[in-house]
Amino acid sequence: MPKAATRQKTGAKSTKSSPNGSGKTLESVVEAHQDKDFYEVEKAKAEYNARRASQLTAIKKTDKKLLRKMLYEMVLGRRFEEKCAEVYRMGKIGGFCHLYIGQEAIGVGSMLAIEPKDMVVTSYRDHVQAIIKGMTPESVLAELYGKEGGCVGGKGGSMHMFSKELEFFGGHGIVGGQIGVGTGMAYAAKYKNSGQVVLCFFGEAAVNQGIFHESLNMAQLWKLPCIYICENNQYGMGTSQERAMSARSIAKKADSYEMANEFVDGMDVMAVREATLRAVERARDESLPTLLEVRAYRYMGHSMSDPGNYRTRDEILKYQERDPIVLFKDSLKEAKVLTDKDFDEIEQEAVDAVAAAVKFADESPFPAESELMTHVYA
Ligand SMILES: Cc1ncc(C[n+]2csc(CCOP(=O)(O)OP(=O)(O)O)c2C)c(N)n1
Ligand SMILES: [Mg+2]
Repeated sequence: MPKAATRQKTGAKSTKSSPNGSGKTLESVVEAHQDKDFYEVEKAKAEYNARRASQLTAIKKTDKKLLRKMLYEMVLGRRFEEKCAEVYRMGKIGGFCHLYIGQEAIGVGSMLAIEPKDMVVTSYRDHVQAIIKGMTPESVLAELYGKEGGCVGGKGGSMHMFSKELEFFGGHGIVGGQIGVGTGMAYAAKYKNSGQVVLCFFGEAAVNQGIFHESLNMAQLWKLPCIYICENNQYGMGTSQERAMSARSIAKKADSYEMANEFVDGMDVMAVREATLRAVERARDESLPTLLEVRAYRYMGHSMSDPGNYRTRDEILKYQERDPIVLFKDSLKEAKVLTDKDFDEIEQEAVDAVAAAVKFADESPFPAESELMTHVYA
């Protein structure tokens, strides 16, 4: 493993340039990562206020029922994942479990901008996205429990939510694997002239892999209706983007393939919605792909088993000052589309939906032994 990829003590200075030719020493890269000057409270607050003004403008143009649904889906996603953490610790969920807390605006902003017939494929961080696409919290939680009532009968677990009817094609555990699958789905849509577009989600760490570049090249060359959504939560498992990626702008990487691209604030659900609407129009009307780099922040560990000793508590708190749910709620109140009472009702509805999911998952039986070898293709 090259030195740059390891956590170094910064005492002994080396004058050696970094291998990426950026002129930075390996130590300065690590130091910059540790200083985190971009996590300053004032800067975060300024960004927060700037986004609020633009959210207000976008809110005024959007249907009130849809705005309520967007807020509800974000709150439901947050409460659902908090419950997953709780029941995981009780031993009700086994194996890996990756939570979406902090990233809700990305799933909601983008998936409520497409039609039910459109297709979605994603990574293992898939519980909330499955719910936004229309899966019931019951079938998602039962799947997490490995129970018969789960969306794939308890055989997939946390990382493999899937529903053919809802055009939700997983839940993939191989980092970046779904980028090739999503590109193929868009090819199929074009070939069949189905009018569908594809949302293909992946993390920023997947961008360093060949599959990302190969897929973007083909999608632009063949003019495929695929919207690549890079959820830049700034960390791979325990490695910050800064320590792993030589050229930090992911959006700009699409320029190499002459593909349309945008950088979007992933804490702002309206910004995500508007960028997705532009990409959907491009995909549906012109059969052209888009890359969206949507930056957010993962509040929880990479998975439930992550001790998180590669970042500070302070860093997490700074990002929480721009929480996407609080930001959206405050903007809706300012636009006089929402009252505190409305918000309490939304909260209660979400809490009740999660409680019903827990009851269902608890009561659902484990799959019968006769199911052990069905649906096994190997
Ligand atoms: C091909 C491959 N390499 C390594 C892993 C191990 N792994 C699982 S998640 C992960 C980090 C991925 O980070 P990112 O793509 O940013 O997504 P995030 O977890 O932040 O949503 C790694 C390296 C894997 N599952 N697949
Ligand atoms: Mg990441």
